[in-house]
Amino acid sequence: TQPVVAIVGATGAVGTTFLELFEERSFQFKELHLVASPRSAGKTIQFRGKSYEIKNLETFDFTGIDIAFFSAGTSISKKSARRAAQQGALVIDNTNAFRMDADTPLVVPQVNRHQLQNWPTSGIYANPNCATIPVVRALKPLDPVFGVKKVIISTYQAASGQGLTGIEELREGTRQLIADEKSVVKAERFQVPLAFNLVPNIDAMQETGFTLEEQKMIQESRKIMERPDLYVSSTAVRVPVINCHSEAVYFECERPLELERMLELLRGGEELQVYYGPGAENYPTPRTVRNQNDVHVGRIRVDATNKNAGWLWIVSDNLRVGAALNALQIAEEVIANGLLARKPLAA
Ligand code: A2P
Ligand code: 11C
Repeated sequence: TQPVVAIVGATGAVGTTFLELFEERSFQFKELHLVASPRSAGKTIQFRGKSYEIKNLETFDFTGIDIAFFSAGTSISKKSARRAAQQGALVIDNTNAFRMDADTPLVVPQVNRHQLQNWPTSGIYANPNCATIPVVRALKPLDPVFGVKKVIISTYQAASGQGLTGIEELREGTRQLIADEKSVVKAERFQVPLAFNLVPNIDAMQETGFTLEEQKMIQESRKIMERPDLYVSSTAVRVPVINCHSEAVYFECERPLELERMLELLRGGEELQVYYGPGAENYPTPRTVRNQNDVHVGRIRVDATNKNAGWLWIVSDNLRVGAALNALQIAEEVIANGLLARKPLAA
């Protein structure tokens, strides 16, 4: 039987990506409920030839919903996702609200799909941060052979990580500065204007000197890879790109790396695209991978001085691979596993 599905945050950057992916992947549902803030309630969205009225989250009842995708931000999930789970929905949450909770599995199907066999204690599956998912997916085929022990990530993150308003702020700032280089550009979604700039501060600065975005990558990759001892560190930078996050990843292993073996393992990886060659075919870029579903890996190389270390350049569509697609793949596997028929009585 097909599930009854709700998308919370349906009008946003990730919410609308869900609808694109439902179409592309022929995702079947019995009913679809589109939910957002009171500002959007009553408006309509057209999907598969049908008009859907947007419902107000505050008054939306999740009773009878099988799967609820939440992509409206951490504070909204903190406020409403547990209520949805208590009303019986299996929640797949795209925010930072529950990722590190012991009762909530943090899942990237290509890395730890074994977590999708049993109903989560909290009733919630957490979807990792969009900068974490591509890294753990690229390391997945390399780890069993080389024994990854240290990972250092530098990110180049697109404006779409801040949603539709982030994209608009970058577009508007860019237009303004092209017209007049001295104009004063608004910075609401980013700490300083992003247009023609780089901003090494994503999410809140912590007392440790790391940002929350950097902290998320560190904690989440350890949890997903089930390696609490893994050394991970990161610098997260916002770049003036509309969509698709890029990451330069340095990793050290127990055993020496060989380029040919790295290429072979990555080519055999699940939903990974490998780039290798003398020219521009050696690397993906944000503009070449937008609207694509795989994790794209290039600049694959063994470190010049440390033979146990390697480098990767990873690019992926953060709204898809880093958010909506990962959540939808969790749902697809849960449905295929027959988990919805095994909903605990209390849920
Ligand atoms: P709305 O369009 O009604 O504001 P983005 O990540 O692109 O900024 O999108 C954020 C999403 O989260 C939108 O769908 C937005 O709906 C939704 N949202 C924001 N605040 C709330 C809220 N208080 N309750 C429910 N949904 C919300
Ligand atoms: C960004 N990674 O690029 C963030 C967006 O914890 O899910 C997603 C934040 C999160 O701004």
